[in-house]
Amino acid sequence: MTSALITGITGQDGSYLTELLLEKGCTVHGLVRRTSITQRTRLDHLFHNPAIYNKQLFLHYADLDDTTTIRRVFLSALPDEVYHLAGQSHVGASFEIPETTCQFTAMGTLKLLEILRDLEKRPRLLHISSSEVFGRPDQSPQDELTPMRPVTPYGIAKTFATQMVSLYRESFGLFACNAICYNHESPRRGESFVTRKITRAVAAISLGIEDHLTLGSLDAERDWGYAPDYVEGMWRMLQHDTADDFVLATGTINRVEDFLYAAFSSMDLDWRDYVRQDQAFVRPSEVQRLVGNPAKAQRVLGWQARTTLPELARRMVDHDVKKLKSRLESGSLSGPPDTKS
Ligand code: GDR
Repeated sequence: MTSALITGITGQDGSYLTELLLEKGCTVHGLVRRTSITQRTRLDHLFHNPAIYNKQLFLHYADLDDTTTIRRVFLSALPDEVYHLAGQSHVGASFEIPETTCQFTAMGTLKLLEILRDLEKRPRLLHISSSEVFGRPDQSPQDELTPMRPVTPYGIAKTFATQMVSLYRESFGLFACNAICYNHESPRRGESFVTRKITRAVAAISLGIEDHLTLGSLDAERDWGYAPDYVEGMWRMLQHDTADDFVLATGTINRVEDFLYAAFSSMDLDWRDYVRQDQAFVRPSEVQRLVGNPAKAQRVLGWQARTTLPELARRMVDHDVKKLKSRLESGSLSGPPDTKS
């Protein structure tokens, strides 16, 4: 039975990947940050399943800079596959906390690579890289050969991590792959990312709880896909016979305005009546236009993003409307959402 270890298991991608790996019959070990409040609602359905928790799914507590503990986890879990998804993932927040971003996203990855390098039986490694590494590229769409020119602390940290992963593959023979992922969303997306911030607001506005939504730049153009499609791409990368880097993207570009249109119109609302703009949400330096070329993933791995933007927006809005309605009915609606960034 394959044993897999996931860093960042409680995040959006970690939770979908856990479900996928369990379905495939793998044993899953998750690395979780030790904090006073353990945020693991995305995996609650699995933790409360006695047939799975502590039988096929195990949690281990360690921060990404705690190499001694992580090494100990590796020696007890003996994973065949490692999916490294953890890190500070908010691009806007990386301007506020650049040191933390580099400590976890850049150095955390290097520390993990160093642990793998020393292991007698080295597992295969998947590192989640990002389209942010391309920054303001000369080439559109971007592919695996596009030069990296990051323009945000997050993008710079991811570039360091991505290049280290390639270097350890080439220099030390590690089976290590970069999944260069473009934006991928879902009902499990954190509420401070633009898509979920929008769909949560559409739900609140349609139920009469809120009357507007405040955003930053509406001009930015992104390649938005559906997260479960992307974790399948990551899994395929580790099943392939050679380690390599792959762009995971839809190949379709949309503006923030297009997502607004799709989300609001799914509830028969006109976004122009509700959206305000505030400089506080505009980043000091911004990637304006990113779209990926997924041809290599399609050709080599047979992978393709299957979900369109209107479908994605509708799925997220439906989820948020249902969730908000049930909170209203149970009287548990309290406190503002986490949409500061
Ligand atoms: P991004 O995603 O920075 O592309 O990184 P995000 O959803 O944060 O922003 C997308 C675009 O929307 C604009 N925007 C706003 N963004 C946020 N968060 N909040 C706002 O109010 C707002 N208004 C406008 C942004 O300026 C940006 O142009 C995501 C993350 O998941 C990364 O971890 C990942 O690596 C990349 O996608 C690929």
